[in-house]
Amino acid sequence: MIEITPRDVLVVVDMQYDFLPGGSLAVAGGDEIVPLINTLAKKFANVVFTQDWHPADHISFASQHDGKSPFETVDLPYGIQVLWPDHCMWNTHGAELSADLDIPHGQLVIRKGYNRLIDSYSGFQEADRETLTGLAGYLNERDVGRLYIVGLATDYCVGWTAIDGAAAGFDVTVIEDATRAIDNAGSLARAWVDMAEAGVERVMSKDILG
Ligand code: VGL
Ligand code: ZN
Repeated sequence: MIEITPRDVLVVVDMQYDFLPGGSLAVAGGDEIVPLINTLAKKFANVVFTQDWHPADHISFASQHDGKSPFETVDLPYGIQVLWPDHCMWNTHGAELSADLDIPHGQLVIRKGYNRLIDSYSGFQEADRETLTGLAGYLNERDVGRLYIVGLATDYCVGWTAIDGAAAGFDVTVIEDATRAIDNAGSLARAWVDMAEAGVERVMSKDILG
């Protein structure tokens, strides 16, 4: 069993309507993890959220690239970008965190992906691998313990947040059954390999809840 300490932090990634069934980039089973995340959150004194938050003309949207469809890729100055359906546009319902989250003690919502020309899967840094969100600074200032990451999607925003958290010097664990994946073109298997190489721990919620 894993003992959660008062300094540990639960990072709840992108639990927004557009990633839930009925949303524009729905992740299969995304709604199933909401009750589990609520239960896990009761174990944590510290909870932070990430929120994917794009302008309507964001560069990650297939609609911004002539002749391109969602899940195709384009080459951008910072590397290969997967193109997505329009999603999580700021001030839309789809961008809101699910109202079924019952985590009143959550402390911070970190928005990401608001720069039109740079995507940001990670809660720590944008896809140019340069522009920081401020999350590491916040967590360092709070002198926190281990980060436990849950939410959507395992192979994109959860995975990148976990890897960048480890690179920023944090101990990081992903709670696998409190995530769900998009899994296009082998992305889920690759994400687990990349997370393991980065030193990210992988556990199940029963390891924490019993
Ligand atoms: C995400 C694709 C595009 C995610 C965000 O939350 O995993 N995936 N934007
Ligand atoms: Zn996005």
